[in-house]
Amino acid sequence: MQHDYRPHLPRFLANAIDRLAAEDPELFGILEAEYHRQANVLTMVASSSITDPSALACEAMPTMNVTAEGYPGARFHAGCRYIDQIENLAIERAKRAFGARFANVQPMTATSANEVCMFSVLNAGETLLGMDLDSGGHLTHGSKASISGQVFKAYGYGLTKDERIDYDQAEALAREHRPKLIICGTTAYSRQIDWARFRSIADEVDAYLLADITHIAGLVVAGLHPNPIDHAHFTTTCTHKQLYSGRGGLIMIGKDFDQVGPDGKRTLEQVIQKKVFPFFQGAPNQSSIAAKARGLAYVATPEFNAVARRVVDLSQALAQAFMDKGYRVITGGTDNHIVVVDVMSKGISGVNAEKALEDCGLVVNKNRIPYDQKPPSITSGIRLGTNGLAIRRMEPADMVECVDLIHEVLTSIEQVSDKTYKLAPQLQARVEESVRQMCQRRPISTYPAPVTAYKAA
Ligand code: DSN
Repeated sequence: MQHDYRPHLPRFLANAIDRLAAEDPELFGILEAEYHRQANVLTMVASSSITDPSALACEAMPTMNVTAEGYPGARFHAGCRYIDQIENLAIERAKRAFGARFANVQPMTATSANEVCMFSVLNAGETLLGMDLDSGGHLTHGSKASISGQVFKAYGYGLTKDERIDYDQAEALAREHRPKLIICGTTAYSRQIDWARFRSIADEVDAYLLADITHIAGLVVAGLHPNPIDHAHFTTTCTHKQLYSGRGGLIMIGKDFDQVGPDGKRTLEQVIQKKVFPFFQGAPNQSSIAAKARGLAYVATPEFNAVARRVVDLSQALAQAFMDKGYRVITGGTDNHIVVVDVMSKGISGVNAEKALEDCGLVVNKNRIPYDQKPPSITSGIRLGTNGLAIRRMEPADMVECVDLIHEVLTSIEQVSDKTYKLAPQLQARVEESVRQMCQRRPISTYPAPVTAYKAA
């Protein structure tokens, strides 16, 4: 009889968890507490999500042990036979999900993915144009607090009076400052983005266009937001928000993948490959790449379309419920998963609202609103998102209950200063219990169907 001496992977992982619990109860206790926290609170931080356990499992795989600088078929280390297969799978799945011609799955974060793109087409001191952080852009789109605003000369466009992206201002700034790179994409903007308009602005001034779809990547895959892949020269995203996948970043290129880049020699695809490795990173995290592969297969299934639809339905119901209670919702609604609410108009600072709500199991984050008079550490608004609620299979009617609870907390806060407040312990305990019951009624679920519909191209 032939014996199979291969170690049994599921047993290997189960044994690892058992040992962690037994040998390091201090650490395991904290990890377990975090697991229970997530189960018993409503996470509505728009940049958060709930990754499927099968993708989380990939993050814990022994693939972590392999040092694999370079790319599949061209590594600087031996022992990469299966690592190459995993990375190729992730690349193919990313290309397939977004209709891309090129994908690099190695960036550890979306921030580094953006930096790779910037350094691919800009030299230090050259000009970029991105969306102001205060208007809903991202730190890496030219904020002085980040490398993007310190190494490059950055200009920012903002919003119109009705709180929509001011494309005319972006165009005027592009004509005036002739940036070599224009960045579009947002973190706290609840409306659709006109990629074609941005590309025409970029073409007019001979700039490259980077679309950062970190917040809306799942809606893009599901066809609920236009896809920038063939409008932008580069499309970046993280993989752990709306792709319900491993934690990390992704860079993709559509029809421009073989366009010659700024040095007149290498194509854009070749430029990005070299800038990810060796310019920015050494060996990638192959376990995260496996987790990305798992999530990218899931979002390409028909079942995911229903999740994405639910994300938007819940968000629109949430916005409506706030407006029904008299809150000012920025832009008067939402097209995506994000709802930004002005709480200062109710006399509460964003940071007090965030902390008091978290005390009650309602996890949102403070956020500046357009033309905010308060600094980022205080803010006049809160930002909510529905990625995590959709995975709990909540219904629009549940959003009314959520807003009832949020309203109960916000109207009970006694604001002592912009950064301090009082909240009656009885009320806190009552709301926390209501949230816990909601969480039990709508437990965190797994991917809605096994990922069997996916077939590699
Ligand atoms: N960009 C930050 C946010 O949107 O919250 C982190 O991903």
